[in-house]
Amino acid sequence: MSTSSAPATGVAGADPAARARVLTDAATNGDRRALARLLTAVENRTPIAEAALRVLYPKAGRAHIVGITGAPGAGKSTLVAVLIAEARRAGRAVGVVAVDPSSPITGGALLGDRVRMQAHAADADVFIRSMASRGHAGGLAATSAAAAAVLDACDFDLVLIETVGTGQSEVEVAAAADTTVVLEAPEMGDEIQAIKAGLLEVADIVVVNKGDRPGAQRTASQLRAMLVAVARVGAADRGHHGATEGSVVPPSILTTRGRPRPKQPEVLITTATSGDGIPELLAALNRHRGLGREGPGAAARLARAQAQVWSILAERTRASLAESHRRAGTTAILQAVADHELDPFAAADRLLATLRE
Ligand SMILES: Nc1nc2c(ncn2[C@@H]2O[C@H](COP(=O)(O)OP(=O)(O)O)[C@@H](O)[C@H]2O)c(=O)[nH]1
Ligand SMILES: [Mg+2]
Repeated sequence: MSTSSAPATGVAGADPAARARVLTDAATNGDRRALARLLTAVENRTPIAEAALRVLYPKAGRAHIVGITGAPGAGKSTLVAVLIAEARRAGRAVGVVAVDPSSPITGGALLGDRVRMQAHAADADVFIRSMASRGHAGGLAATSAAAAAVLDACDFDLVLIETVGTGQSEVEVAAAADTTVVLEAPEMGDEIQAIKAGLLEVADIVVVNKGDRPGAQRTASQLRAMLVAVARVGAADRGHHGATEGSVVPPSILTTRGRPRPKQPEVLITTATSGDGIPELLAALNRHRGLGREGPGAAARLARAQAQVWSILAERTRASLAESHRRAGTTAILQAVADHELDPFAAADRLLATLRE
């Protein structure tokens, strides 16, 4: 573990690149406080984070990055805790990023997660970090990917990203992960059937958790049937799936990524509370990782790179637009549209041109 007087913590005032260098040197040498600071910088998207990533990104690329998504209460955090234990038995260092979409006021779920994961608190080869998603999906792919890259560069060889599946966020997180696990629980109600289709779209492995509950087998069969339907729709309607609408992730992430899949996602049953099915899940993760290294994996990696860069680009373009709105001249252009002296398309073109200046 780190010492509290590490030089990493005492360089106030230095420029971002210099501060980043001190932090990355310390973090890659096992200083967990420096690692925590880097992840805070990533979460807050500070200049230090960007400078650090410039150093760390070339060192990353070895970890298996696994996204775990599903409805609240499906058992994601419980599953993550037992997966950590199983991976530790295999001698792997595990990093966890829990993307928490809740506001600080409703942080109860997060507290529960902390309690569940406390078993690993003293283990230096386990690092767990919660991150707020700041109420918007934009940039989530880039932030999650950056956090995973930092852990990857610091020699964590399994990185788990837990996120609540609410629609857009899991598509973004899938863009950061090598393998996406979608977690379901038996009998969670018909109202979630609609989201399921969107969730299944990004699944590499589907897990029915709470295998101790009645209906687990039936849910697994239903999901297998749904996966057949999703694959059929995907093949017939490539690039026009509803899940991409309004997305900051380019459509190709959903079309290129794993489709046509080498085979349908596996459906497994686990009981996170007892550990039943966890070795099988870890084996399935390893199998999928093996698949990813062959031909189709290269296309998937390229699609993910595109999604991450696109995510940053979309966010920066929005910020530039907002900035240009504040500038003098914008109001005049808008007024011209209001007065029908300029059409809205020409106005948008002019504003776009100011972005390039
Ligand atoms: N019966 C049963 N309960 C489970 C299982 N896994 C998780 N739970 C419970 O389901 C609740 C929600 O779990 P949690 O991991 O917080 O779900 P998350 O919101 O998806 O992270 C908790 O009370 C867990 O103890 C399981 O396999 N079987
Ligand atoms: Mg949770």
